[in-house]
Amino acid sequence: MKIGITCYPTYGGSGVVATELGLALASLGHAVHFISYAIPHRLTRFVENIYFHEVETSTYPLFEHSLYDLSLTSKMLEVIEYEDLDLMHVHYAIPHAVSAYLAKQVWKKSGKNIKFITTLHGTDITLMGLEPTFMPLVKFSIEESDGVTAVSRFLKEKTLTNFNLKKEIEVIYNFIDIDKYRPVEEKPFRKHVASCGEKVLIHTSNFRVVKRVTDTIRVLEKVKKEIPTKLVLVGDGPDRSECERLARELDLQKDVIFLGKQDAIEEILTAADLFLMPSQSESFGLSALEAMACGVPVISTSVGGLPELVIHNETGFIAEIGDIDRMAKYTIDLLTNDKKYKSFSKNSRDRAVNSFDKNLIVPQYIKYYESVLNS
Ligand code: GMT
Repeated sequence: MKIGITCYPTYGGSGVVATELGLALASLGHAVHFISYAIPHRLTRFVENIYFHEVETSTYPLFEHSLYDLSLTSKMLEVIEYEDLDLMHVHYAIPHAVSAYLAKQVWKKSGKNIKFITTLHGTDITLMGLEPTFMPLVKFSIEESDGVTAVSRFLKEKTLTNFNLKKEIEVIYNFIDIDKYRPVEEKPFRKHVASCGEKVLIHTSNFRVVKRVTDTIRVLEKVKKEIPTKLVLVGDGPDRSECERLARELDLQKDVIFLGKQDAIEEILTAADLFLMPSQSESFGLSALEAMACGVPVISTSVGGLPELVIHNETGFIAEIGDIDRMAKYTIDLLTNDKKYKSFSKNSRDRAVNSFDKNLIVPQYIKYYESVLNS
């Protein structure tokens, strides 16, 4: 198959999923054409069967704002025609699904057809898509997609109810490379952040408000009263300064280690004891899955698709949004009970392997592509 993939190329989970899917498809012999404004950050080297088509935006002085959606549509059309694509797969509804719809209509004028699949990831449905200005367009682009997938059952249900839709939506969970993300005996990174006898909590995100990163620092404050512990925060974004301020205010500046954006996240994850995900909205929680695959149990909130990933009292614990006391209690419980910790760690790894392995999920996408193409 020749597949065009459009995604946000930056650090977000939707771009990671799209890129890993493209890489997996390419390794199976499919030609994968990424169409975006920058090369996805995980495509750092030449890979056979992967091609990148950069969307250039026009800078004509009359256009006060960039016409990205139209430039993307034009680039899609160019790639559909000259690379003879069989299918387009867009990740995140706005504006990608709208651009794909437009490209499809223009292509139709020349008597040809191209189908497109939209994968819904999260805030395209739960936040941005609900803005009154976007809502009709998001609904329309979902209705007009030849196939729609959602990364959790939660997101499927939210899409159907939020937009009052009757559309068939296929749930295809996010996936993980279980060979790259795996538990290891040697943990060289650990000595950089914690001394012997200290425990390590970790959180990775883009530090947006929905991630409630400050809650991780408040959890640390409580845990530290019982157990010597460090908190490693990986990533960057709007809430980073507020987190640094809170760490100083609570006199935890030496115990909270800000690493900024990191590429080899698996090495850092394997050095941690517990992963904290206190989000107020999360359609799936890819970074929690990365931790679980490394054998790191997760303490999360009960929002969105998280309960489809984290099994309470088995692979970690689930608490209500903002319930710092409970999250701290769960953390202390796991960090002070070695037998329980080991079984949670094993359960986390097993869950990643048995339910979210790349080799289980990528074939589901291929099967879905085939069914859409044949429908
Ligand atoms: O929807 C977003 O906020 C952006 C998106 C991203 O690009 O990071 O995140 C969503 O997609 C991820 C990959 O499918 C999911 O793991 C995240 O849970 C989801 N984020 C939210 O729902 C807040």
